[in-house]
Amino acid sequence: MQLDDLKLENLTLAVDGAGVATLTLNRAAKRNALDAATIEELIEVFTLVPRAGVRAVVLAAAGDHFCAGLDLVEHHREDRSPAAFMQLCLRWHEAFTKMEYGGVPVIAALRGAVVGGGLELASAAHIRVADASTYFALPEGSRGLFTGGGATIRVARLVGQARLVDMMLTGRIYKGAEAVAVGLCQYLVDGSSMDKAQALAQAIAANTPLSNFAICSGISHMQNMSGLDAAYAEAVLAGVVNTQPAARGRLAAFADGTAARVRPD
Ligand code: 1HE
Repeated sequence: MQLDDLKLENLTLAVDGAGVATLTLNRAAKRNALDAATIEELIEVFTLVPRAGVRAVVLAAAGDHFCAGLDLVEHHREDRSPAAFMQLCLRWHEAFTKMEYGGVPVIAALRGAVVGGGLELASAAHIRVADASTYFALPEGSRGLFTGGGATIRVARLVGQARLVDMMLTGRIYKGAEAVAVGLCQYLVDGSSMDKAQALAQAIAANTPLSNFAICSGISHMQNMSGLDAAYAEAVLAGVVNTQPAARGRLAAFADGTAARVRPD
């Protein structure tokens, strides 16, 4: 199965000549709410992405809002049992784990609502870019719900437990410079988050794939380990990455003085 063979209805996927894939949530009429079918499509895409020669993914959304979270209408209509909703949450985890641990950088181009499960999706990306319209919230508390797509792990990692609890209890909304300051996004742009995300993706795609793999898979795994084991895993990864043939030319260019130096503008 290749990426081209996927029959996607709620997502669109396009890969450019540099290997940058643009994956777009495509249910703008429903504010890109995540129904069960969309989660299955995310699993299909992120199962194939690491082996498809994709060098970076821009995760974007059609319309004015990135994602309104769990499809509340479907959830209401399905009248799910506890076991059925647990199984659904495990599919969300399958999708987001493949994103975070797949080893291919994912850059989220955010705008409008990044809410509930939409924030859980965004937090599985490696870089989040916001624009002036972007806002982040977890309205679960007021809806009689609880997060089920990894917020307790990934959003807690971004903002800390106290802010996560406050967001869920009060529905507090973060945007603008404050959202950057608390760690919900790494970039805030005056113009288009899509343009910035694409520019970042092009630059990242020029790194060696093995370095990107280590950064976008190894670091996540290391957060789950003891410090002792993480240091060991880091040494093993560095052994593989830092001796890769694909880096020899870059090291030679530094040694002969032709490589770019690391200096501020
Ligand atoms: C939806 C959803 C949805 C919109 N599920 N259909 N998430 C929330 O609590 C956020 C719910 N959504 C909103 O607060 C608003 O829709 C927005 C602020 C994001 C956008 O407002 P607006 O005025 O542009 O759109 P709208 O009129 O509210 O909605 C347009 C349509 O999208 C409408 O459908 P229509 O058929 O009546 O046209 C809405 O029903 C539909 N829509 N959001 C289903 N979320 C794994 S657990 C995770 C738990 C959570 O994610 S809780 C957070 C849920």
